[in-house]
Amino acid sequence: MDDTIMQSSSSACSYVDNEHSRSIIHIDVDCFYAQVEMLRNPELRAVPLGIQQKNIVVTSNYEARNYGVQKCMLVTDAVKVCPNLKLVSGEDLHNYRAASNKIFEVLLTWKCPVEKLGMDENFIDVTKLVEEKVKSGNQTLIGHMYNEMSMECPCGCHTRLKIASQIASDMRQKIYNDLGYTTCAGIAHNKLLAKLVCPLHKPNDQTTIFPESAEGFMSTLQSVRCIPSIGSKTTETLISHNIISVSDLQKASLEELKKNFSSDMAVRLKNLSLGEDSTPVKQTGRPQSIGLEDSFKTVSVKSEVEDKFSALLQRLLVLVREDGRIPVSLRVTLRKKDAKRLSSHRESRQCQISPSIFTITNGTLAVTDAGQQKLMTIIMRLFNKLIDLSKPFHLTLVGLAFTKFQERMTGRSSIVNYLMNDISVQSVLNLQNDCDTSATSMDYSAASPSSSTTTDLSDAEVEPSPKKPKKVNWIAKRRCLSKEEVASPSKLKVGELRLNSKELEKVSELRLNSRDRSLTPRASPAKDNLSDASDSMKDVAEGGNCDDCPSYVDKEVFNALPDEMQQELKAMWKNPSSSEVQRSSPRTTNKAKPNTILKYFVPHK
Ligand code: DGT
Ligand code: MG
Repeated sequence: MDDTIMQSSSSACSYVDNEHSRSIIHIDVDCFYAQVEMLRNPELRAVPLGIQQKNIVVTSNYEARNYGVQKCMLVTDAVKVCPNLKLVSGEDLHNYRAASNKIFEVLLTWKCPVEKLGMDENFIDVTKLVEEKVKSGNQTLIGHMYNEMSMECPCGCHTRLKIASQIASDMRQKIYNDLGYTTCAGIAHNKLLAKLVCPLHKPNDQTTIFPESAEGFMSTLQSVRCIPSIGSKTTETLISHNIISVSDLQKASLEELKKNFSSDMAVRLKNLSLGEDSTPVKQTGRPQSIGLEDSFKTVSVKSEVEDKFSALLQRLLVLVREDGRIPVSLRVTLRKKDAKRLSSHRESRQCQISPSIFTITNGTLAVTDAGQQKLMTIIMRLFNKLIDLSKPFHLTLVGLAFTKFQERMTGRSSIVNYLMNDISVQSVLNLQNDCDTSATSMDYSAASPSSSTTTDLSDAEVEPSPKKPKKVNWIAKRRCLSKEEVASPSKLKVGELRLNSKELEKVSELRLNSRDRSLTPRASPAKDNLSDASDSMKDVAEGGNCDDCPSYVDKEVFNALPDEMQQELKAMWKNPSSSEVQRSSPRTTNKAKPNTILKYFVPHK
């Protein structure tokens, strides 16, 4: 524990309202890229280390910072101040993104809203957790405190923020224990202050600020640009009106600000200058799209473009496999050089892709060689739509992105696990591989890059979770298909399988329709062999445990279900009157009755 008085007291606490009711933690990883590299190669720990992108040192370890190496220094300057600087390339963001995701996952274990900000920062709203812990008694502040106040705020925020400091310390400790990263944290009643006090004790430490110190703390910031939500344009306007420091902004009257900004903006600026910020911590969801771009001087030959796309696709498939979701849409982006205008512009085309291109083997997403070829065909078809090959073309960038996904269910109890192990998946959406022109975008930017660099787009595209559950449609195909099954499709239709647990939030329709199986190529050639298939058919032929099944039931499908479900179905078939299942539309059934697996088994019509 370390209570440090940073400044003398500025004002007595006068806050009694609800404004301090929240407890927010901001966590920032120390010299993030450098730590990732040092964890990968411990030999780098002992030396001053710089992470290089092009001719810039984007960050350095604290050893190098002691020599004066600063973030975003030119390599030539960095080497001047630190001749023994060890440089490691940071062009490939893959490991940084993976580390970022792991840290995010650790923070999620507290079951509080976590908002990811960039790669190495997260906000956590621990308000509810603090409320639970406030009765437990221990109110010791951990870490530093900005400007210790003697007067206790009547709303109890001091106690709450002290408890939040304990939670922050636990979080940082767990990140270190589980993953090895040291971090800094800021603790406050809003996001603005939490973020701003976070770096006050770098590295590997934390700082808490109480609400009554907000105004005084903000007045120490030399530039309005230090306030995270004030961008360069707003800064320019403020500076043009002689408002340079945050203290200047505090002193500016609202009327004066309203002359240059909208009324809302003027109020927001004023509030920010006083350290007031009511923006919520928005739970971060998974990236909406996962993409990669490759920029280069110029490419004017189709075969070269194909090579670029092929290389990008290989890398993109690694990212998608790690993500685990099944892509259902693919976007191709080109940046065309316009010789006449001496500028470049981007164009994109996207189309839906069949999820059957992807297979899931032992829970891992994969793409067969044939699947990759299919994707390349789609990519080049999109390319042909974007480029008139009868004329010369000059490209300075190609990009690929998977832009829509189906969610895969996890969790041991998920019924999807029964259906997803070693199966290939096909959507009931009747997705076509035919390219459409539904999403064509254009933007213009100056032609610039001189060397080939690859940009990882997925982090830039992190978006908050949707508030409403997404509708996901599946057809699941079992691994072992006999010739007979393909030739004469099953009669059992497992329609509208709705899940009554948490899964319901994500999957709204899941269909196992063996009529569709013949449409799908076999998933796993190694396992999907004839002996497997005939073995499984033998079980069924010997009666298995489905003697009581109605004639329309596919016994193999039935036998693949877990015991409890089989029992439930059997009971229903024995006594249909007690069952919820009707042979009418399952949708209607679901509306009126509580969820049960029985409802989802309907005879094939
Ligand atoms: P810190 O937090 O001061 O101990 O140091 P870092 O390295 O964690 O710096 P931070 O948190 O500002 O940024 C996180 C990572 O993002 C950093 O390790 C490298 C990368 N990064 C930061 N600034 C830039 C930049 O201006 N350009 C590029 N390309 N990458 C940057
Ligand atoms: Mg950092």
